[in-house]
Amino acid sequence: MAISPAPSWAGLTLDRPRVMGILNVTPDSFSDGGAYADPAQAIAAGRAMAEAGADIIDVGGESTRPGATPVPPAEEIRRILPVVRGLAEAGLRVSIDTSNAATMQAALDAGAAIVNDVSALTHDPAAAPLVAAHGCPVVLMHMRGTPGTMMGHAQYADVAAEVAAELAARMAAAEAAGIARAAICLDPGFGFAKRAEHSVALLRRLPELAALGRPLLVGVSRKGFIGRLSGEERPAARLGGSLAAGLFAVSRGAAILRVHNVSESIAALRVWRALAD
Ligand code: HH2
Repeated sequence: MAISPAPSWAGLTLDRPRVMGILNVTPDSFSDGGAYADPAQAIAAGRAMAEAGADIIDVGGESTRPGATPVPPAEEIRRILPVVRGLAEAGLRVSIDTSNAATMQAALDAGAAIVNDVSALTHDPAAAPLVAAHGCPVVLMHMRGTPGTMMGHAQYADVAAEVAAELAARMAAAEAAGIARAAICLDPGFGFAKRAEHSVALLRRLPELAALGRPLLVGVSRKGFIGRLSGEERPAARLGGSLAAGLFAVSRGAAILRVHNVSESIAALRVWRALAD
């Protein structure tokens, strides 16, 4: 019997959990805002993440924390462009964390390989045609409303069923716009229009989202519900809880973890895999 090849996405075989390192070049991100104001510092941090084993470096120039003020695309591009270019020139696989088509275009032109859109290509009508024309891999994340309004939309009768249905609709819209199914990765959007109990239910029921047939990206690192469950108010001190939730997600079918602490996450995954195998 022929052995079917391991599924892959964005040039990565998904025969083992993959890691996306978070590189926010913002003054106001919820846990690491202002850490990398200087492009040279940001590039060095991205390279260090890759050396520690990150498969993707996710560069973001706009905070999406609850209530964050939107940033004009020109300012977002000013922040991310030298960093995306520097990392891409170093041969790293870069994703651009944005909902603005102009920023996607600038980043792709500078060598980014992946678009990561927390609005699942709904924020900017030019985004889906752009991704379709480029043919790049894309992360479609679940959210309701905008970062400014999302917490008012955190009402669900059955959060896993509703998130699965809404992600399926976003995937169908992307395909209708000409984006290949194979280019799509799905993300439940932890903390985006989700209260702590919704994030917990979604993690437990991750296999229902995996049943949509696309790789799942999970971003639980330092999120508010980790603080709630662990009793740790300081986002940067939520590493232990983030590792526990990340490993739980992988055990329930997550393919890629989006993390702030790359080397610790890789060590945790290595140990978990050795034990699970
Ligand atoms: N979370 C954040 C930003 N982008 N993208 C995906 N696909 N999934 C996520 O869970 C996700 C995301 C928020 O976290 P962070 O980047 O650390 O903070 P901020 O938005 O304040 O910059």
